[in-house]
Amino acid sequence: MRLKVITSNPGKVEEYQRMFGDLGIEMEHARIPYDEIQTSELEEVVRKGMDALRSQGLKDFIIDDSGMFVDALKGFPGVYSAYVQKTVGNDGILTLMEGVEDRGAVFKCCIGCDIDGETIIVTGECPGVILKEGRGEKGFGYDPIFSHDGKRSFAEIGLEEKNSVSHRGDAVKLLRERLKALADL
Ligand code: ITT
Repeated sequence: MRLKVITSNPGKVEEYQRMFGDLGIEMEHARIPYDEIQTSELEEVVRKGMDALRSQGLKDFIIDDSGMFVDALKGFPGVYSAYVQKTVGNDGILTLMEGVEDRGAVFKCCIGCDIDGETIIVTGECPGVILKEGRGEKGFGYDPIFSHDGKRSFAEIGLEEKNSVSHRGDAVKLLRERLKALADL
């Protein structure tokens, strides 16, 4: 079985390859532009994205929309995470969080999978905190400033450990169950 991972972000493809390797599902990176609608729900972004890709004739693919939702910022940057990362970046979030005691945040990941004409949509979450400064060289995006255990950032832990606790890892566990049931893998 082969699925195209449609994303501009190679970091995501690497995570998917690791998490599906043992099921014999091959993940192939594809950069295919599609419109992402602006809404407060990750799942709606994914559903509409899948429709747009199918209308281009695409089959057997995965897309995901993720975001970091900071409690003290009332869920910001949330669905705006990509834009905020590209503009003010991690330093911008750290500046907004200066002097803020409540450091709670949650990473969410909604995956949409089109396979054999079926649609599977799952959402995973990973609660954690925003660190006081960025740390670590691994990973991508908000990894240096997010910690699931309050000690090490996602950019300090290895991919294996990140996948076992992350929002994408959580969503993938749910997707694996659904794919196993579907393909009797
Ligand atoms: P595509 O939409 O092309 O897949 P993207 O990087 O823009 O790529 P998202 O919209 O899903 O991906 O992600 C929103 C933002 O959240 C983006 O800036 C990512 O870097 C960041 N992000 C997503 N997953 C992350 C993770 O596991 N660790 C750190 N940052 C993450």
